[in-house]
Amino acid sequence: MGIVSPGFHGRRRRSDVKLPPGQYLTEDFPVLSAGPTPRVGTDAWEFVVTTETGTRHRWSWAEFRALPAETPTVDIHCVTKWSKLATTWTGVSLDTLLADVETTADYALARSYGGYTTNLPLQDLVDGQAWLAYRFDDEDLAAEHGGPVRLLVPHLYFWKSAKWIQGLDLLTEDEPGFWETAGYHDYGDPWLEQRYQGD
Ligand SMILES: Nc1nc2c(c(=O)[nH]1)N[C@H]1C(S)=C(S)[C@@H](COP(=O)(O)O)O[C@H]1N2
Ligand SMILES: [Mo]
Repeated sequence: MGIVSPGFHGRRRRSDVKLPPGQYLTEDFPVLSAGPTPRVGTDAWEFVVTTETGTRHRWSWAEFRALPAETPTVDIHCVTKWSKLATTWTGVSLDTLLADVETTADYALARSYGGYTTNLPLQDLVDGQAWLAYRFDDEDLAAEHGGPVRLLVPHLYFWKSAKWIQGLDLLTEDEPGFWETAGYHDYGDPWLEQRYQGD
């Protein structure tokens, strides 16, 4: 009779299970932008949350930077199949920004300077899952990576992490954004490989 340790199912290494299906690891930080890089000065920068009733909540750069910041270390996964593990950012949690926003909306449309949009369920932006990030790797966020401020929602494919974020529209009905209108998945869970509509 052999001895079998409970729970032992072979030599699957930890490094194999940290990557979603179909992804490969990169040490670089590729730049993926659908258009030119908007240059947004912090003097003119603002972040605006507009609720389903039309109420606007606005933060200037100074007001935004006065909010408590967090320094999450997260894995990011691009739909073009690169993943980057343990990236460190500094930013303000959406929990902080949405704390005083009264809404019954279920959806959000992120809007960027330059016109990019992407949609997410509002519940994917709260409970410690999303930030407005302004530093990467202890440096101010470079313009090509979305500086001065980008959305960071690491549990979804990286196209949901809108660079040069300007605002969020809170909506009672889902409204597809730029890539979602072009055939990409509405939700985009990398662990379920939700790359395109129908996946
Ligand atoms: N405003 C804006 N945000 C964007 C994009 C874009 O083209 N414009 N591209 C998305 C895609 S497809 C990816 S993979 C990531 C790329 O971020 P990076 O250029 O910092 O790697 O940004 C996302 N956010
Ligand atoms: Mo992407």
